[in-house]
Order: sequence, then structure tokens, then C-alpha cells
Amino acid sequence: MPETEHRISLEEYATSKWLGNGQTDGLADVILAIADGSIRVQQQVRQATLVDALGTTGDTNVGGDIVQRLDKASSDIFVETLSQSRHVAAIGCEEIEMPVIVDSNVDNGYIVLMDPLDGSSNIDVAVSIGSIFGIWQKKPNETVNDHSLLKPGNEQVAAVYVVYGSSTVLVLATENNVCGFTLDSTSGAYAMTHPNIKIPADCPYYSTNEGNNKVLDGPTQKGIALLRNKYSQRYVGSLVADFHRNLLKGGVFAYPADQILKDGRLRLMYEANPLGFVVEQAGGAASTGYERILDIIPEQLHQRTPLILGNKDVVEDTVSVIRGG
Ligand code: FDP
Repeated sequence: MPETEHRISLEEYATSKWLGNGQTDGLADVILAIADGSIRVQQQVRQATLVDALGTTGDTNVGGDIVQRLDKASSDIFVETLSQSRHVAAIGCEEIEMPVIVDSNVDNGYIVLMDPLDGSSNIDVAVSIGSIFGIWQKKPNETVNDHSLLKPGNEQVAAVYVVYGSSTVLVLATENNVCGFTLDSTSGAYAMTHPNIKIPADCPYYSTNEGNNKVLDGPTQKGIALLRNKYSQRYVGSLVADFHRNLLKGGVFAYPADQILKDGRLRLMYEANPLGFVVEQAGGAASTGYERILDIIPEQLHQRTPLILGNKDVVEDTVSVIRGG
């Protein structure tokens, strides 16, 4: 595209796609609230070392993870922007024990579940990190309460993730459509750079923590060996960064359950469901090794799950090896 040609902004895209469409009224406001929050978070991420904002808060979150100061700041920013969007009924957040009920009866309301800053252990070392969001629609006459957040991933209407890497990229998925927008640091707005993302047919990469191999059960070791023997390994250790590379270049990410983390490490509601939704809309697949991620009926907000996601054929081959024992 010539430099002078206009790239559609996220704001133009979201308002033209959803404005006046009765069924999804309000969704544009929720997406734009996430975008606004992400611009503030990426500023904090890029300034953190200079303004001495790194390090831990001294607390652990509900899942037992050490809370970084930027985890807390990101969570506060997104709770604020989403609460002000006028269309968020409730927020579930990896860093907050109980749901934040914003407005139980809001018209054209949405429920947002988020990991406000994924890849915490990479914050202090200038490695790509990100934010992840799953979005569910409130039913017209529904009064949202704590239980309303426990919906399966297959009921999501949209999912978003943002990577704070060498550039800041926001990826938005809705039914059968995934697009990427890059933050233009000159204009301060997101511009579409990746229309209609489909995961490539070829799968050059697999991403897993190989250090965990010794604590995997036998069938899972065989599944990971299939990946190891066929593909080249790339592992950043920030889910959102590994996922983004695999989505654009082809690849499978695996964080299975093991003898220590019996339910896996990653969160169903904040990580697996949103990224499972994105990958499926882009032609890929997401599984626990035994079932489709999006079909899990959640029991707890902060529950963990094993996760294998990426190219559909490779996910299926891996799952069939794991199941076959
Ligand atoms: P982190 O603990 O740094 O926040 O969400 C958890 C997560 O990172 C993922 O982003 C990442 O894929 C995974 O954990 C890394 O876990 P390991 O260090 O065990 O490989």
C-alpha cells in the first residue's frame, strides 16, 4: 500500500461494523474501551523502567501468582476504561478474586473476562507481553450476577488480544473474522494492518516449555515428541506473544497438565477461551488434549486448563496421540 493511502482505523472499523446493528449495539464501545486501555498500558510498559514502576506489589493473586506492579496498574486501567464504556455489565479479571459487577441491567450489555497483563515474568526484561479479553453478550432481560460470568467459550461474541512487542498490535476476532491493527505511535490510533487473518496451512513451529517434559505423563510425552520431531521450537514464555507468532506464521502452542500442575497452568476464562475463540475463527483449533476448549462448562472463574492450540491438523494429530496413550 502506498504510504499516503488511508488505512482504516480501529474506530472506523468498529463503528461501521456494529453501529446501528441492533444485535450487537454497544460492542464497538467495548472494543474501543479495550483499545483505549491498551494504549495507556503500553505507555506504562514502555516507560516502566524509566519511572521505576517495575517489581512486585508484595501480594499474590487468587491463583497464587506473584503480582507485579504493572499487573495491578493494567488491571486498574482496563477496569476503569471498561466501566466507563456504558455497555459493560460485569468484568472478570485474573488479578481480582471476585467479579466486578459494573451495571447488572445495562442495556446492550457485555461481560468481559480478561488477563490484563499476560507474561508477567517477562515484564522486567523487555520481552513481549500482552493483554487478553473474552467478550460475552448479556441477554436482554438478564440481570447479571457473579454466576453470569461462568459461560462456556463457545458463547463468546468476540475476543481481543494486544501484544506489546517491537510494535503494539491489537487483534480482534468476531465470528469467522480476525483482523489485526497496529498502533501508529505518530497518530496514537490503531490502523488496520492485518485484514482477514487465517492461520497458514503450514506449521513450521511448536511452542512448549521443554523443561516440563520430565513431569508429563507418558501419553502427553508422546504427543509433545510428535511436535518436537517434526517442527522447530520457538518459546517466548509469554502466551500472547507465542500465540501471535503462531497465528501469523503457523504453529502449535502446548501447555499440558503435568504431575505438578494437574489442571495445567493457564486460565480457562482469561487465556484459553479468548485465544481458543481467536484461533478457531482463523481456521485453527484449541483443545485440552481431551476436549475442545470452547465446550468446557466452567465451574470456577479462576480455573486452570491444559491447552494445546494452533494449526487444526497438528492439534488434532497431537490430541490423537495423547488420547491413544
Ligand atoms: P506468566 O506466568 O509469566 O504470566 O499466563 C501465564 C504465563 O506467563 C503465560 O503467559 C506463559 O505462556 C506461561 O505462563 C509460561 O509458563 P512457564 O514459565 O512455566 O513456561
